[in-house]
Amino acid sequence: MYRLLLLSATLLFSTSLFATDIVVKGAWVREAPPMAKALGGYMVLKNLGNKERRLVSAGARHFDEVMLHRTVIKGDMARMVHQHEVVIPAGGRIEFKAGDYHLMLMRPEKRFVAGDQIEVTLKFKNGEETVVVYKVLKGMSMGNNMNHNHH
Ligand SMILES: [Cu+2]
Repeated sequence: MYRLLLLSATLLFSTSLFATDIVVKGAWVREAPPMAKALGGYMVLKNLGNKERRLVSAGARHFDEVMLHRTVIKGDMARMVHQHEVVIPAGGRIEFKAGDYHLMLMRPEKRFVAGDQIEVTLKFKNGEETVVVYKVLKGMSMGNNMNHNHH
């Protein structure tokens, strides 16, 4: 018993030593039709630290590349703009969602369907990298149906 307690105390300690200030919640990728050239990835990034963080790139196995995009609506036109970085303010959060920021997972080698998981490495300007597991889900139809097939 004593040994077990000691072990968990050590684990807690080492976890906090290396803990990142960035927390990623609700990571998912929208299932797309078989020939889709790109998949959209969504999540909430929270910055628990007292310094802003900049997400500068991402990558995933089975995809040519993963881009940072933001959908910008001008009049009736929605278009996706490549982002060189996404700033997460100190103590703030940024939501990646349909019609806003999203990950664009380009040219999948195979089809991913609901229930699959995709590991994406998020890279920050300070050199930090975190690997996040995205669950593939069927897209919910939300009036605003941004589809990415035109990439
Ligand atoms: Cu996009």
